[in-house]
Amino acid sequence: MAKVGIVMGSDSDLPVMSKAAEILEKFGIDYEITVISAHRMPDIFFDYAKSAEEKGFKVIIAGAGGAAHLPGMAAAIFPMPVIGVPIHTKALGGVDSLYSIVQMPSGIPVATVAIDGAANAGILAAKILATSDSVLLEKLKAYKEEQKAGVVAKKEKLERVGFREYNK
Ligand code: RP5
Repeated sequence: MAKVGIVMGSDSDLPVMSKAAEILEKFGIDYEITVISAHRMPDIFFDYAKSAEEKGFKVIIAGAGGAAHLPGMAAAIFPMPVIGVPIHTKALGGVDSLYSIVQMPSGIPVATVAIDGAANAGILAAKILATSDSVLLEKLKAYKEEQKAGVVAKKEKLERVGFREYNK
């Protein structure tokens, strides 16, 4: 049963939002991914948000660009955490999306990640699930160690070969 719902306002958001799906796959977390526009198909959106708890979702990751109401409206209906991903836009660079998602009224939070920060949305969803899943928690700890090892290797290479050789 899918524990995370990934939803986005358009298929044009998919190249970004697929990064959240890749992270969930890495951690072995079942998810459902779909496109639902809160503006263009509000009836379908309301059905999705209202049935999400019953379907077994524990977290929703919602991505949208521009006048990005999808994450906030999902949070208004779904009683568990909603993570918002502001999508980069041509007109305003995604600041429009960011402000639309992050400036929620008191009482209806959306955990907002960076513009196009879908990978972090996936990691945050995993961390939320890990609060009641010790196996997943160990995987997250190992992932953190992997990241550290990657940076340590780069640091050591830079110190060994110098910046000119490193940049080649
Ligand atoms: C938003 O409008 C979507 O989330 C997308 O980021 C943006 C543009 O959608 P399209 O015109 O590409 O379908 O609702």
